[in-house]
Amino acid sequence: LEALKSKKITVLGLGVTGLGIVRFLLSHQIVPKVVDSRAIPPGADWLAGNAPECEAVFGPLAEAGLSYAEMVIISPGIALYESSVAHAIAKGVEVIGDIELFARLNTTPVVAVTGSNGKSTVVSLATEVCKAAGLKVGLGGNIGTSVLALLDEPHDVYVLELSSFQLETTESLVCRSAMILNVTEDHMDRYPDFAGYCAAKQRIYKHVEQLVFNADDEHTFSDSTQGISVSVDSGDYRVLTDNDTAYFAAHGEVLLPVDSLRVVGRHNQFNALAVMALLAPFNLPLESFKHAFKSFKGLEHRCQLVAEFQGVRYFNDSKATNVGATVAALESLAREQGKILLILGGDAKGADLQPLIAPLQRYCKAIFCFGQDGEQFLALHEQAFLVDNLDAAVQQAAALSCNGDSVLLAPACASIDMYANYMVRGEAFCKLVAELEG
Ligand code: UMA
Ligand code: ADP
Repeated sequence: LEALKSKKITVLGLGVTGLGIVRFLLSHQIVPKVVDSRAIPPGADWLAGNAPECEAVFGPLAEAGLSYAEMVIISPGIALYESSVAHAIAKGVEVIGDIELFARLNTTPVVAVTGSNGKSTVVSLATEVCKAAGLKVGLGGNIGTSVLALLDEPHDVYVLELSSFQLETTESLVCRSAMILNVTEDHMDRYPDFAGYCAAKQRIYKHVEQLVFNADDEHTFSDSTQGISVSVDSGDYRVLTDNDTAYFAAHGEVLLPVDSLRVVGRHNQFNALAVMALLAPFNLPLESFKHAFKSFKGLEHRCQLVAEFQGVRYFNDSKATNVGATVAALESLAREQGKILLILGGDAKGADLQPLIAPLQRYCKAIFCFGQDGEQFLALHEQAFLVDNLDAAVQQAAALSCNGDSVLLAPACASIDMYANYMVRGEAFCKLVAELEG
């Protein structure tokens, strides 16, 4: 920290991350310059009211003088190849993210999780297990909390959800355990190709003591470090059946019955196994896993059953913002073939939609497509309808549904073309479903 005090620091981005960085620096008597390309970034009011001593430049980055800083602490929403940032890097300016700053200051054990899908579920469940074991646990990162705020108080362990964007600007994070859960296409508008996206995720393994990987997904393997594997069917951590009862098991030893886990679906069994593997170095009592698995209800907007009437189940999986998550939702919710009325569309982020074809054909009765890229999905199913908005999608799906069907919002797209975020989209869906009922 002392070294930072003598540096000219620019905080780039004033959203959740930027605000966290500014607050942290100010609390250590470091006054940064603050830059954001948006005319009025989310933290503008806070900054004006609480830190008028910070010079602020909002608007085109080319005019922000990034190259004159000694260090830029960049937010994950801005790419390193953004021309003003690339120019500053070329001039020798050090550019790091908030996770890197955290890593340089932290001495507490870290459990870190990345992947295309399941991150928030895994870190939340891991946090519950740690709490049940009596540990003081700090949860942060891509899940919505600035990691630097976690340093305010002492903790026994940090559980971090890390996005590929955050990992791009992280060099020295030391992890007690770390895992890439899975890698399927996402954020293809930000990476030159899939290999670039995978490479960003691999950075989580740089300084890891216990590496955990997904035995069914080679993109999660490490070239250099031995690790322990997770897979429902074949990992070091796996599901084993004994006397007709399915158990979570580690290295052949059964630990807990699978039905001790309240959240359902095969992908959640995988998530529970991932939690067990990631927390193995801490030797927590089995009882704390049992307690947390029983009480964890799952997170909102993830395959959430929100209503059931006239024999039709309505699921909100608004967090399915990429193709892989929609495929997982279809595979875990389908009770039989051709019973799902799927609502999808939004900002497809340049994704390849081909992996949707087989599960859509198999599990969906019809699909309802809306939003900026809605049209791209029409060719994927014989019963595909282009609709103007979510309202029309819910109405039409409900009209076509019959006893035993499910209506599922799992858009395979980001929501930003029509909503502030996936949560607002999910809430809109729940409201529309409630109106159907009413
Ligand atoms: N932006 C600009 N100009 C700027 C700065 C940002 O236009 O100067 C835009 C970005 O392109 C982006 C938006 O503003 O569209 C938000 O970017 P940000 O870097 O300010 O984001 P934060 O508010 O700091 O939130 C970030 C994560 N968001 C992103 O990486 C886009 C949050 O994850 C995370 O919870 C938070 O830091 C705390 O760590 C959200 C997310 O969508 C949930 N993550 C992506 C995902 O999960 O798919 C990666
Ligand atoms: P993330 O934080 O990586 O976006 P979430 O836990 O929020 O992950 O879940 C995002 C979406 O992925 C949801 O639609 C959820 O149902 C689905 N999902 C959760 N776990 C997995 C998994 N292990 N594999 C594939 N999809 C998953």
